[in-house]
Amino acid sequence: MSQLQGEIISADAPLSNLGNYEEAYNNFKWEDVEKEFSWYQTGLINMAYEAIDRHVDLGKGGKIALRYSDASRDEAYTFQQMKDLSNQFTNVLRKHGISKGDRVFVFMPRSPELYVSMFGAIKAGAVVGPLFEAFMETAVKDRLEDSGAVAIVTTPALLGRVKIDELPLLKKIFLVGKDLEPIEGIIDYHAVMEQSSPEAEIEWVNREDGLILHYTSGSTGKPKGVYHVHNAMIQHYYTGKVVLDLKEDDVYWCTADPGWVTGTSYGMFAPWLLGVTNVIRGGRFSPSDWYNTIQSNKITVWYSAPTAFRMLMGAGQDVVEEYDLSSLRHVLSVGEPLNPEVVRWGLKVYGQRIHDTWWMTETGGQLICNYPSMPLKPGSMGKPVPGIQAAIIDDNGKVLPPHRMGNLAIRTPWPSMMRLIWNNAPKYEEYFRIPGWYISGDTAYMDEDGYFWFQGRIDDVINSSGERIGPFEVESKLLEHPAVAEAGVIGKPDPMRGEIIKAFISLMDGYAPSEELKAEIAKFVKEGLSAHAAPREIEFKDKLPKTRSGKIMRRVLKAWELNLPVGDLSTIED
Ligand code: 6R9
Repeated sequence: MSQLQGEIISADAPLSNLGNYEEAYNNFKWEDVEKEFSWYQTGLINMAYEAIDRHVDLGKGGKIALRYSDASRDEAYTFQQMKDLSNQFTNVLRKHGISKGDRVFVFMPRSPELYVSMFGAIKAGAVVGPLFEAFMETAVKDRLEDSGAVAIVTTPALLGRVKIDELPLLKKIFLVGKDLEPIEGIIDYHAVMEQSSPEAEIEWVNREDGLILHYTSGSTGKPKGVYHVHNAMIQHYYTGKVVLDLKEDDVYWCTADPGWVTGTSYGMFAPWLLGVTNVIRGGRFSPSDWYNTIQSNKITVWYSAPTAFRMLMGAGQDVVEEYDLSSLRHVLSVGEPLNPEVVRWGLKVYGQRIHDTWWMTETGGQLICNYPSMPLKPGSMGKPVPGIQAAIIDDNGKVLPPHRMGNLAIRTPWPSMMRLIWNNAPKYEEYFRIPGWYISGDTAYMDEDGYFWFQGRIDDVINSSGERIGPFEVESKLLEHPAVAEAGVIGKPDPMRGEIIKAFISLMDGYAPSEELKAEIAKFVKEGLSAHAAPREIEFKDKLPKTRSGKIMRRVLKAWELNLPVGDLSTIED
């Protein structure tokens, strides 16, 4: 049992997969990890084979791979069933002309069909693009258009948000639903699956061939397509082993949706590469439902996010005591800074250390983490994963000594590093502007023991409940509203969500500020883009601060909001 000693919580699991951190770090070689894949012997590479079929070939076909439940379904699928079903979908895609390199999107709530479709597409050599079900038509269209998607798997409820007529490249629409009426040009998923054989040839690929395209937000421009390749499986597997600490008999639950990179790298790839039973719970967050999920599935390893932990903390200890959470042995967090207060609470109430992990869509996998075998400092993101060299560097690439704040940077390359920003080479190059380093956009410092401490973002990217929101995308949507003349969007600190979206708006002539108008504008963004992109606060201003080139100065808006000095205004318009 770990205990709190000052601000260090002692290690609680010396027998974890990683073992002694320093020893593991110093003796690490990626090649040793590569040897654990079947392709190291066979030369035949495909992520889906390693995650699903391989376990069948090793005699574990009868083991439960997926336990799925939501308000209306409760189902379990073995590795054999996942193999057969994904093969069926591979055959369906091939029959419809989809082949290696094609972009196939999935736009639907969590369901077994979502995971089957993704693995089916990967087996066909396609690049999968997962989309949050919360996206509205503009968000969906931007991503399908940019990626040149040729196929999408979606549901009747979401189909209306796919602007088929405006997407000439989108040729195949697979609809997942019960008792569908035939619709012209739309393929009934279940009907074609029924006719499809569970035997399929996997498309063997190269390590550097495309696997997944995750759209994520930056501070300027539309969302960027972050492109990952099959080689990423090396990082997913290794971190699944030493960070998630997964073992044969674990029952694992990652609460993230596959629309977010955590929901793919660690919601499907890592657990299945390790052949572990993966629990997926659909539906919305509620403390009692979540605790019940842990209790009824006897979850042993649980990966979630600070906002969720803060909400669970807000729900109080009484709810916790109604459930038996004694199956838990390892708890992890990602997405935002994990408050020391939450870590202390987890220790007190769950009897568990919550292990923070740091990484990004672009990094494809965990890079800086806390491990069961390492003392934990509440508030710190931990230390680099073996095989990863992290440092704090200044804008010229000079490595800074401990306790100096600067750019959090990673030595290139590592197995799951993004390989492209789709259609946007200049954006990609920005991350690597200092030779030999990947610049994360986060600021941090390292302490004398080599622990990293998150400080903030360099750009204006907003992190609300762990979701990255680009201010530009929200501003663009706001400008489409007839009343809006100018809009500037910032993240405003919030105790529960980390940040909330606040919009400063100047109105067109003829419109008067009112609470009704605020509500209408917020609704406009919610319905056009997505609920999580809608501003929770709106403030009307006669004029917004702009540079002479016409860019809204978000840092000035932020300074106004926080009552801070506005800093250098030499580029302001007037
Ligand atoms: C996996 C994921 C990445 C950004 C990242 C940082 C923030 C992630 C964090 C964290 C503090 C942590 N972030 N983990 N901040 N502590 N442990 O979250 O990917 O959605 O691309 O977000 O999230 O700012 O740069 P993504």
